[in-house]
Amino acid sequence: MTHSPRTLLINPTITSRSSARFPLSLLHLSAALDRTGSSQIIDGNVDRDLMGETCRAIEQNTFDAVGISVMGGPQMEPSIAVSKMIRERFPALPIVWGGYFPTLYTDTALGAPYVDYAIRGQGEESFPELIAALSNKTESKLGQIGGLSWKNGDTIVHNPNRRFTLGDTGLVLPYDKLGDPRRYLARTFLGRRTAAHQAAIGCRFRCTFCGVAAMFGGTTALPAVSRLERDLSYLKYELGADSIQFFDHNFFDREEEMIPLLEVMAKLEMPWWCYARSDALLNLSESSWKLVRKSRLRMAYIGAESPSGQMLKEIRKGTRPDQTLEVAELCRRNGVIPELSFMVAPPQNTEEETLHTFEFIRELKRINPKSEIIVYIYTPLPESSKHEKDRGKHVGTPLLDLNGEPVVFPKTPEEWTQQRWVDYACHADAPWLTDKLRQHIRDFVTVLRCRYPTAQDLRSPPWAKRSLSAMASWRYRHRKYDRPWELNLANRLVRLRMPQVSGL
Ligand code: B12
Ligand code: SF4
Repeated sequence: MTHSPRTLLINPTITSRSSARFPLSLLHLSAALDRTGSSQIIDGNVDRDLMGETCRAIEQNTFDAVGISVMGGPQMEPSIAVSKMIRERFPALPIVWGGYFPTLYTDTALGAPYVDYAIRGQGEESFPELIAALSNKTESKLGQIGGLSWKNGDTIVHNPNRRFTLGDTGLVLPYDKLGDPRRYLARTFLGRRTAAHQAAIGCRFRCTFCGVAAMFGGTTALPAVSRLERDLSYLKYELGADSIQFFDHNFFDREEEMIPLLEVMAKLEMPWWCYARSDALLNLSESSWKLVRKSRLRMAYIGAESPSGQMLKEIRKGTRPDQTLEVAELCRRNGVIPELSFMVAPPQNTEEETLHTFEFIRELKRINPKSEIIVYIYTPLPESSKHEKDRGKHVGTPLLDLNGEPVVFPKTPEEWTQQRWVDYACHADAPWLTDKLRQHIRDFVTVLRCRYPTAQDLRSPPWAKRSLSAMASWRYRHRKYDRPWELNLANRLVRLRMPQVSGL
């Protein structure tokens, strides 16, 4: 006799309670699991006693497995801690890791004694199949589950990849599993109750540095119009959301396919934020821009990456620096703030590229002073983490550290928790960066963000922002970025916010 499988889903803590957004990965998985069984969600961003909550849930229920969502960077440490605790206290309970980390670093994840299975890519189909095999004790079927990596004795087996799909259960996500879902609606510059949502999945581009390309390998799937309307209407009319932050990997796809989706959004008129590409925005016709304006797009996060056409070619970005400048102007005309991200300090021509980027940013600010700028350190993915279609192709020059030694990436999840690797995963530092250049980048960012405080900062009073901007203006004008001690001091008092990583 088969029983109805039960799964515990965990989102290890990565951000503060006030910054918590719907844990969309777990909501999607939960909807899929509940078709044939049931599931419970623990969100470490909201349930701050992650260990205690997990322990209590397992003691009070019988689960067939625990699924943990793991992203590289600051989420590694709590992911390891909760997995170890489960292994020690409930050794018979299978532990499954899914999400970006196990997709990109599958062998590293499965090398850990507290990870039994890794699901690569989307989990909506693979995970329920795995849970069914575990609960029915039909482990002989493991080899047939697409996207699953598992341990067969001492060998790690990687089943073939699975196709990406946007299956629809016909229902909205099971938000009520989060307790009161309204506590996930946040006050942002978009509105008083901003909800996070993902409409389409994937991205048709394959930029060599990008985790999305490593996961999706250049595929994308857009939602049906009816689904988008149903989901957004639920968020607006049932939960009371007044604005939307789209987590779509790349919101604007081909224009003809976007028009019906934009029409839905123009009908709902909820201010929104999304990821976009400069070429896609530049290719939109005036009638589509009319829809975009009506739908109230407030800000678009655009990966500008570099002012160098050569570098953009090398990383297979597919856009040009002149398009970045053009899109800043286009956004200005249409009342959309472009949030432009750059990757400075690449492994080659490190200093020259960085200084060139600073000048380019100044030019952008001249064209559209409202442009928000995000400065990351360029930290390419290890070759082994790329999508299988891209592995071994477009291999850059070997990465060397400051001593000219090859950069050796971590081999265990624990090594990924070392500060230098957390910084690498967060694009905050790289082994080829000198102390002097690192400091220079920090100083430039300080001067820039004081001179142009982000529109996303709701905390600092307008007078404080104006004073800081005035204080920073001479440094900015005369390019005196180094040692901005007075701005650092004033900043400590005012606590200006940075434009956010991965969202608002
Ligand atoms: C929301 C978000 C965050 C949130 C936290 C989310 C959370 N876990 O609570 C915040 C803002 C805190 C965050 C932080 C970071 N993020 Co982030 N984030 C995202 C974002 C925008 C959306 C994630 C999401 O909800 N997707 C929707 C759901 C449905 O998809 P999903 O998460 O991929 O889940 C599916 C599969 O992965 C899989 N799956 C996921 N979990 C599990 C678990 C199990 C058991 C199974 C079986 C399957 C499975 O199945 C799910 C359903 O299909 C993505 C970009 C994107 N659009 O995905 C970046 C993204 C995941 N982040 C990324 C990164 C790098 C970061 C940072 C580490 C660094 C940075 N500079 O941004 C920071 C940390 C910064 C810091 N200093 O703290 C990268 C990861 C790429 C990589 N190389 O690993 C992404 C892809 C952004 C990007 N384009 O580079 N992030
Ligand atoms: S366009 Fe953006 S999301 Fe798509 S692969 Fe390139 S960087 Fe990643």
